Amino acid sequence: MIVAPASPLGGAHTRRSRLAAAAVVLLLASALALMSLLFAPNVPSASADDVSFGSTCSQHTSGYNAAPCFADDANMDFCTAVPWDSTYGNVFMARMAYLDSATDMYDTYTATCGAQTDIGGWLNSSKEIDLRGSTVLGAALCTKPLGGWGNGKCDQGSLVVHSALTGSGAQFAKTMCHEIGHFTGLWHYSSSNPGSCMVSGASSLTTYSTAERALINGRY
Ligand SMILES: [Ca+2]
Ligand SMILES: [Ca+2]
Ligand SMILES: [Zn+2]
Repeated sequence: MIVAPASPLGGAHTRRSRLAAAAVVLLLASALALMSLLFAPNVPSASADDVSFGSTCSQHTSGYNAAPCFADDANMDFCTAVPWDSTYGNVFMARMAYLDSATDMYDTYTATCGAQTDIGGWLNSSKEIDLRGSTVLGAALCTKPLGGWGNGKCDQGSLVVHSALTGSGAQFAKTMCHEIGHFTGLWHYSSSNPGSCMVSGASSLTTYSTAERALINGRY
């Protein structure tokens, strides 16, 4: 148990020290606020326009695509192919709702995957890929192109996220945002761009940049 020291007597000298300490704290807080403004990740920069779609949407040897495809339309119908723990499912819902609210695309949740499905969610492994034992955080695979490979659009795909590596917190949310972004056709952003979940690897960013949202809105 820790016993708190007795409060000092409130003499004139102590009051001055407190005032000086308060001024230092205020100064530090202002400096920190200014720094966070300067280095805020989502402030668009002059070079923001080099974000891009990565839509080669070509067939991978394993039967899925090697790079992002465009979505078939503005509606993103999603489901979980196998039941997900609600801790994970709620994050899936939240990131799809974010796509809906932040862009011109919209989301539709269907409890059972079917012909209407655009994104079927899987934890750790799908029919196409097994992330267990790998260092891959997540994958967005088009498994059924719209009108065949080479047309650039995806009718249906699998979103696979490695829960053993990402957990269910910030890294999981970032990875969901990232893979959903690939289903819109977004590719990774270059280091010169403002922060977004489309960065690769460890991050807690769960939104798209202003330039990426403009790109999505221009398309859908
Ligand atoms: Ca669709
Ligand atoms: Ca579809
Ligand atoms: Zn990626």
